[in-house]
Amino acid sequence: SHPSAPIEVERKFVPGPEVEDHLLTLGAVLQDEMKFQDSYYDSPDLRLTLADVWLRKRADSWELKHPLVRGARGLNGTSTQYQELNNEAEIICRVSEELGVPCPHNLESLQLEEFARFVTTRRKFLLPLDDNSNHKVVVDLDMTDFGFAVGEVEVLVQTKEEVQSALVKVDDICKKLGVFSISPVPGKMSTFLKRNREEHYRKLLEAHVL
Ligand code: V4E
Repeated sequence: SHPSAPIEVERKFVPGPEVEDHLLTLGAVLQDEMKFQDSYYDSPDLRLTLADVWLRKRADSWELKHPLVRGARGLNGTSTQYQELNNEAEIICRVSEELGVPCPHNLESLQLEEFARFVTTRRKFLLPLDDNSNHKVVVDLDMTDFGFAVGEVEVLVQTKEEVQSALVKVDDICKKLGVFSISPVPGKMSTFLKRNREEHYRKLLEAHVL
């Protein structure tokens, strides 16, 4: 995969009533408040998501998240690690590779189908850099239009060598925020599919994707 595509190391949490106070205590600043719609796409046989490959359109831009190693899973214990692609040409090639077809000039010719669409309202906090690690930590507090709230602590790194220290940092921040859970916390997609697409949800559970 792409050598310079960023790797997102992330841990989700259930946002309790205290979390914003804890964020401010840690010196976090509200960087942005935004609202966006995500539309997710897959082939009719669900080949992308069954391989843990996530193609979406967010605010008119295509984005792809896929595991670092082909055939592996992004969920690792309670955290996730995905490579992110934002370049449309690279996304088209990665998607067609997964589908086993030649790389076309546009995504439309792959005849993908939308399987999920929802709107998220997000409050994005930026934590101050500390002396020990140089990781820039972002905390998102999300609320969806289907009434589901989730938080995410995330660090973007450029190389696989940095993943381990990013994981330690993400865990450390979750502990300091009082949101460290020993089991993985369901995200927006998992909750959306469970409520709206039972069959798809079941297949992803069986494939150990969710
Ligand atoms: C990777 C993934 C999906 C795509 C959405 O990614 P995610 O980081 O979960 O959500 P979002 O929209 O907040 O992304 P951001 O704005 O930070 O780019 S949907 C499902 N997955 C896989 C997955 C998984 N198996 N387990 C967990 C805990 N999360 C995600």
